[in-house]
Parts: sequence; C-alpha cells; structure tokens
Amino acid sequence: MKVVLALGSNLGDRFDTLQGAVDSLFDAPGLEFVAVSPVYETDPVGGPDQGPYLNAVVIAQTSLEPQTLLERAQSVENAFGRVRVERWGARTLDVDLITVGDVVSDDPELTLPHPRAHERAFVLVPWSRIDPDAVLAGRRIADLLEGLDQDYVRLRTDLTLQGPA
Ligand code: PH2
Ligand code: MG
Ligand code: MG
Repeated sequence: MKVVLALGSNLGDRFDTLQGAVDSLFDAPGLEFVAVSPVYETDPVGGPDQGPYLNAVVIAQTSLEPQTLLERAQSVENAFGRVRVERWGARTLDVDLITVGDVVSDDPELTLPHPRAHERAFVLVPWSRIDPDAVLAGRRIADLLEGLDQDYVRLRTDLTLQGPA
C-alpha cells in the first residue's frame, strides 16, 4: 500500500526536526521510502497564536497495518520531544497519516483519509509536488487545491530534505 504522511514543525530547529523525522520513520522495517516533498514555510492555521510552520509530505510503500503506522508516527513524534499541551497548538513535530492505501476508517483515534487534509493547502501543496495526480477521498488533489487559498504556503528553496540514508 502507498502511505502519505504529512510532517509539520513550528518549535525549535524546525528543519533539523523534519529531517530527523524522515530518518527515524524509516529506521525500522516495514516502510519503504518513495519520495519526500520540498519544504514549505506556512502560516499557522487554526489553534492559538503560534509561530509559522515548516511543512513537508513523505510518500512510502508499506505492508504495515494503519494502527502500526500510527504507532510509528507517534513514537517518532515522541522522540522529538513532542508534548501535547493544546489541540492545534505549537509543536516540535507533528506526523499525520493522510492516506493509507484505500483504507477508510472512522476510528476517532485514526480517521482515514485524514479528515481535514482536503482543506489544508499546507498538506496538498507539498503532496501535489511529488504526486500531482494523487486522489484524496475520490477527488484529485489538484482540483481540491483550486478552491483553496495557497498564498500562506511558501516554498523554501533554501531547504531540501533528504530521503533516509
Ligand atoms: N498543523 C495543525 C494546525 N495548524 N498550520 C500549519 N500551517 N501547518 C500545520 O502543520 C498545522 C497548522 C494541526 O496539526
Ligand atoms: Mg496535524
Ligand atoms: Mg497530528
């Protein structure tokens, strides 16, 4: 199955954290790297007053169960000192599962596809750069993007994430 993961950081050394997250995600077996997007500087959406994010998207191949992928994502978040204080508040690292193959789940702990990805240009813009024909819940992400403000998602040409070593 193809899995799409969204990474975000708005505390600490944001770029180092994103690179560390890419490396750690692929440290254990079961996840095979496919692509990593460019890095975007994005204004925070929702939540309390907080600083700008760096966002990126990673695509991988996996045979792991969604629940196992969620545990992997959360352990990578924890490894980077993530503390859950406030919903949608500032964080050193957020790793969200956007899609896992064609899995549809309404489990509140792991809703798939991600319930807000379709309205988040900070996910769809980087994703579209590495998979322009991607489909999210039956809709082409290129079409979803046409209806969204993208001005707050700015390409950081000076920052490039590497795939896992
Ligand atoms: N994540 C959120 C809430 N708001 N805004 C931006 N720009 N980027 C994010 O990754 C982000 C957000 C909750 O996870
Ligand atoms: Mg998130
Ligand atoms: Mg999250």
